[in-house]
Amino acid sequence: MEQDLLAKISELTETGKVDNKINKGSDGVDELTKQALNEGVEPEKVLDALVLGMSIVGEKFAQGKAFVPNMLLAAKAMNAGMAHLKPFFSSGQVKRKGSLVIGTVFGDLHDIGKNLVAMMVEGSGWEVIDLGVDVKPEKFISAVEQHPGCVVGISALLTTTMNNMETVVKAVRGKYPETRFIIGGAPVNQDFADKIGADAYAPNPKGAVDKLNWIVSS
Ligand code: B1M
Repeated sequence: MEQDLLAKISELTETGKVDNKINKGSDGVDELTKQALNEGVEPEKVLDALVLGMSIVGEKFAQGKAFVPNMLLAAKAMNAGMAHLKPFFSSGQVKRKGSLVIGTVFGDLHDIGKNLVAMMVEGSGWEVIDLGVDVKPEKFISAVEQHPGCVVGISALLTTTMNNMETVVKAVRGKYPETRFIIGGAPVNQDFADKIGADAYAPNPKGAVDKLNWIVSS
């Protein structure tokens, strides 16, 4: 019974069925997450079910079998479930895998890809602090100050702004030398990440989750 409920939560997260207002009446992630917690299912298991649904859609997206709207819907469903889990996070009963401070580098206003990465990472059990677009080094530094031990994620979509990533890496490491960085965005690649001293490069949201898990375990 519990297994069925958790499997349903995963499936509905993947398909982006947020609540019972969609598709006339049948329960969505919102109602089923609430039901599971009310029935005493451990919050960690509920979180795992949500994460599983999100990671399946992330994998499909990486393979070109799911698209931006699928990711957005899955993230919306995930958020509906996460809202019921928030009290357990706040009480410390459920632990986050880590914190990611993420932003689009200064000079750059593109945020669709960065938002997808943020959603997927959050949906994988990380705390995400999204600084938005056109983020200057000082803003990254102050976020690192407020979230000690966080990983910093930088996105860039322009060949004219990708070099600003190096400025951010240097500025943040100037104050917090241990800070680890993950970068992504259409014009960058692993060679560029190596060149600017970033710890990881990811081509897509699923890759970002994998690399973040690798960063915290290494
Ligand atoms: Co812009 N734009 N744009 N634009 N825009 C591009 C990027 C461009 C390739 C279009 C083109 O000419 N063919 C071109 C860049 C050329 C270059 O630098 N070589 C370009 C240009 C030139 C410009 C302007 C300069 C145009 C102008 O004003 N003359 C201007 C710059 C403004 C600025 O930033 N200062 C500009 C403006 C805009 C809009 C505001 C109109 C809009 C952005 C809206 C927004 O983001 N809110 C826009 C858009 C939509 C695009 C295109 C069409 C789509 C970008 C996008 O969202 N892709 C783009 C052309 C294209 O890609 N076909 C283009 C979908 C998204 C899901 O993919 O962002 O790559 P992407 O993210 C991926 C991965 O890269 C990765 O995961 C995501 C999901 O798979 N990823 C990460 C991204 N960040 C990551 C971080 C990670 C890990 C992975 O870890 C931290």
